[in-house]
Amino acid sequence: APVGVFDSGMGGLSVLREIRKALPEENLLYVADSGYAPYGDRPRDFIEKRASVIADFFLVQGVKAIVAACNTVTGVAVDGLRTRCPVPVVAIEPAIKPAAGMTRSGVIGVLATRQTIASDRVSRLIARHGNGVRILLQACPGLVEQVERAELGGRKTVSLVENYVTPLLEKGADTLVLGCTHYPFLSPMIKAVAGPTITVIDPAAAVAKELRRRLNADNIASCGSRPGTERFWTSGPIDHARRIIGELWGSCPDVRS
Ligand code: DGN
Repeated sequence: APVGVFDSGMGGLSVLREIRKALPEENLLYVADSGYAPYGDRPRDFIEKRASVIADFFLVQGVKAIVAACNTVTGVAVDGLRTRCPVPVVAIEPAIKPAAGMTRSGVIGVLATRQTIASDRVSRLIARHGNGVRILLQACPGLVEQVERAELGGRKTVSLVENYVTPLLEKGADTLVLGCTHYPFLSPMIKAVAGPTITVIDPAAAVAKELRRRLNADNIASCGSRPGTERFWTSGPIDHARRIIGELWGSCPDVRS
């Protein structure tokens, strides 16, 4: 049985990439909910609804696990998903705990969508792991849209990244958390703006490891010798999705709508 991975759009491909590395034999289904993206400024019940529609789609496809590759979804809808779904649900969340353990300056910056920044989940993460550390929350409107268009370079993207990252550095942050799955595609630029002394943390690999642990624990990991396949679905325009997934994923993808 395959594993279902979803995001509001293309960002979750950064998580899919790590899952592919960690679990080379699994068949992976990916839903880019681009017809309803971005989730960042949507009301809570809208995001909950989309998450449950996508989970139902995956269950019809017979998935053995679901990965919410979207911090915005985790922030508002993951508890509901876990109660409804009969399969393991693994969810990404901002890497505040590891960042708090790594900072030397005692200041960390979290880059995420407005919804994530305002979510109870992030407040809880801060209450739990933020002791003695100053945590600066930075909403980054516009960045998701740049990645959705695969505009990973270019003047507009640079200036957005500079606007969001520079104030964090000025306040002494030495560790930046990528709290939205779209941002790892901008990681080379974020690192260039931040400079070599700043640590940038992407939790995608940790999510892939957690998924592997769950599949092994439940004894449902694939153990064939064939490489797994990937299949993509989008709720947005299909030609656009083919082009962008081709650019971000890097091969000629099987995309359906
Ligand atoms: N990729 C989503 C996340 O990790 O929060 C953001 C998507 C959005 O739609 N704003």
